Amino acid sequence: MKILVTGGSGLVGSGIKRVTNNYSKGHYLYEGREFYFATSSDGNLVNYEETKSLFEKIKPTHVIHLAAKVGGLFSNLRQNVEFFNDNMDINRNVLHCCYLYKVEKCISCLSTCIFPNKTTYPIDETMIHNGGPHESNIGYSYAKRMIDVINHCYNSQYGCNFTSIIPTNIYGPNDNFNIEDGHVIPGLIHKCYLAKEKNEDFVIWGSGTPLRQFIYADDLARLILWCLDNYDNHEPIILSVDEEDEVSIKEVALLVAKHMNFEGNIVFDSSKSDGQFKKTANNKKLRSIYPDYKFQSIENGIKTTCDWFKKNFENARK
Ligand code: NAP
Ligand code: GFB
Repeated sequence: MKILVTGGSGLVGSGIKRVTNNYSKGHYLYEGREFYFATSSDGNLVNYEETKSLFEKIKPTHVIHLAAKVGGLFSNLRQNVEFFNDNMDINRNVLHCCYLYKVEKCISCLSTCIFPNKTTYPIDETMIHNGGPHESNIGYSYAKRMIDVINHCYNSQYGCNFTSIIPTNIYGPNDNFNIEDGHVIPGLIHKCYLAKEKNEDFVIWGSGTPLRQFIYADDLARLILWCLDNYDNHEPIILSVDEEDEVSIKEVALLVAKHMNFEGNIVFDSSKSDGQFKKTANNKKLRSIYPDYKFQSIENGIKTTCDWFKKNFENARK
């Protein structure tokens, strides 16, 4: 099995690297599998010829397709056009090459933000196309929804084994800690680090009331590898912590402050957007086939990520 991981240098790609290192030490049944972690320097996947060259060079039997233009709420608000165009191009190119190179299985990554904004909760896998997504990330969301459409087309016309996973917000070591472009956990960790250094307030954007489910990158990595062996259906599957593990942005900020040992003022800047209030997802499908998977707690995950950031401040993506 030769597995091409697109987006191999990102948050989730580095989670798979950590987890497969363990596998090769014999902890898991993944010995003998060859992983190739591709980055944008191996080929710009927006470009069809460069994508094809990567497939020609690697000739993968399996693909874990993670590469995407990714960003937090505020990056999406500023660049909906680029989020749509880049992700449409990347996904069309990668999935067409999977077909051309007779890849046995491709797992692509969607996101719970792509679900309809006006919906009932909890969200499940059947609801993706039931209405427009939240306006803040409309470009990213529609491009991601099209992965599901492409998967269905290649499956029905050519019998391709293309599927997709739907993670919630992800976090962990090697995230993008850029304050303007990144997601909330890495953004808050970086802001808290600077607030502590400069003896300033720790500023949380928005009201702090929105709710999110967060999955630690290594949990997602393990579940993706599990899907490689155990999930063979072109319909997507939500990979999420349980509904009761949903937390508010304020709770997350307090955990960040605790694990960054921040003792100053915490303030909320309500002039900034809250984005979508919630996108509570139901992991019943996952639990029905993998009932006993134990997720990392948000407290431990944030502690590990804070410790990683402090230790790797100089070289962290920021
Ligand atoms: P990330 O940390 O931002 O990493 C993105 C990866 O994609 C990097 O390896 C990057 O390569 C690569 N990439 C970007 N544009 C590329 C291009 N034009 N050509 C080739 N490679 C390109 O992203 P992530 O957080 O790991 O996300 C992984 C997947 O999960 C994505 O599909 C994302 O949409 C999805 N997802 C993420 C979240 C989240 O909260 N982070 C939530 C739900 C779903 P370089 O390092 O070389 O630039
Ligand atoms: O992770 P995040 O940017 O994305 O979280 P979404 C946004 C929430 O955290 C909003 C609050 O309620 C913000 O007001 N927040 C507080 C902050 N402080 C900060 C901060 O310093 N940085 C950031 N970024 N937020 C994204 C989508 O939505 O979810 C993407 O826009 C993507 O497309 C991702 O799919 C998973 O959860 O709101």
